[in-house]
Amino acid sequence: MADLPPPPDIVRSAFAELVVTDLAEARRWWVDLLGFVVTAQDATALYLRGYDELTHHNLVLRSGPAAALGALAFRVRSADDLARAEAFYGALGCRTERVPAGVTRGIGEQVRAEDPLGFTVSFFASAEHPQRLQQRYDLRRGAEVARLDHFNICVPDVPLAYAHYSSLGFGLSETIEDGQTLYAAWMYRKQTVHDVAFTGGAGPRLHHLGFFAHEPHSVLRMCDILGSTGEYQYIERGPGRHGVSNAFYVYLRDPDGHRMEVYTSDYYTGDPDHPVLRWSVLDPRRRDFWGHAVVPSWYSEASPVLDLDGKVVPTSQIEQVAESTVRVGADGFTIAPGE
Ligand code: 4SX
Ligand code: FE2
Repeated sequence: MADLPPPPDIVRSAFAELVVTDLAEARRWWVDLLGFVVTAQDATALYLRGYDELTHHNLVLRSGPAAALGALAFRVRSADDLARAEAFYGALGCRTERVPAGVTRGIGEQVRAEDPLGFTVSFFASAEHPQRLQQRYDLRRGAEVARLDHFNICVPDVPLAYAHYSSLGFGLSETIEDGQTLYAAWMYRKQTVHDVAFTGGAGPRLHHLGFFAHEPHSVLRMCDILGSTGEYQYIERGPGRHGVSNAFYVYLRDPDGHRMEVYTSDYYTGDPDHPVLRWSVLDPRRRDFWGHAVVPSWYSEASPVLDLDGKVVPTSQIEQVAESTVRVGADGFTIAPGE
């Protein structure tokens, strides 16, 4: 990878496009229950944002025949970075395409690429600014989501994903590893724990979209709301405290099975000498600081991804030791006494 041209200057993970099979049901779940703000809607798509987001959207829900991830979109610093993205992915032998301004509502011209990991990624420099709702406390509902924070993707080869995002200029904040295997890694461009993280598993698949909320209360309230409506089956994991990132979290599944996380309380990573935090795969606190077991579905289930033509990308099986098969202590979940 030594001869690659300079990568685009990525500012942050900005929005994702999900294909949903029933737009009305998706609106009920994402808007009525979770409280996302509707920036725009047409017959086939819904454009949503959190209350702090100052650009057009964090999430596009598009209706289609089967649930899938359409694209992961990153904001870049300037229009020149679009050409850089094109040259960068072109040099990797990846297919790219220019998408004219406005094709995705509220967004300027995009460069889209089928990346070496099999995901469709999008880069854009300009976006419309809708009404600022940060202090419209009167409007807040549901989980009071503030903004998109990160993409978590399933990849069969975590070191390969790490190398690819390193070449794009991402910094490493935390890992889960042992002497032989890198099981998971968290990487950032903005000054938080991550914009993208890798979960070892069949891939390419979308593991989850992570959304930031300001208060632990929002995480708990979302669980109470889903209890009240009898839709507790959508609560998949948590609430709990992550070891990695220190976030207070809950994972929910939408009616199409897309996984999302509402969390609060991660930390600043912007110093140039920011130290990497490496967790042993044998530490039961790594994924839940209280040592609670991770439910099996969280490791095994994820959303398929689409290529530039909208076709499902075939997945490859995991190529490394699966974290979910690593057993810690006698009962498989807790660390052995004295360790
Ligand atoms: O499960 S982990 O504690 O490793 C974790 C998962 C930490 C931060 C996240 O955003 C996440 O999704
Ligand atoms: Fe996450």
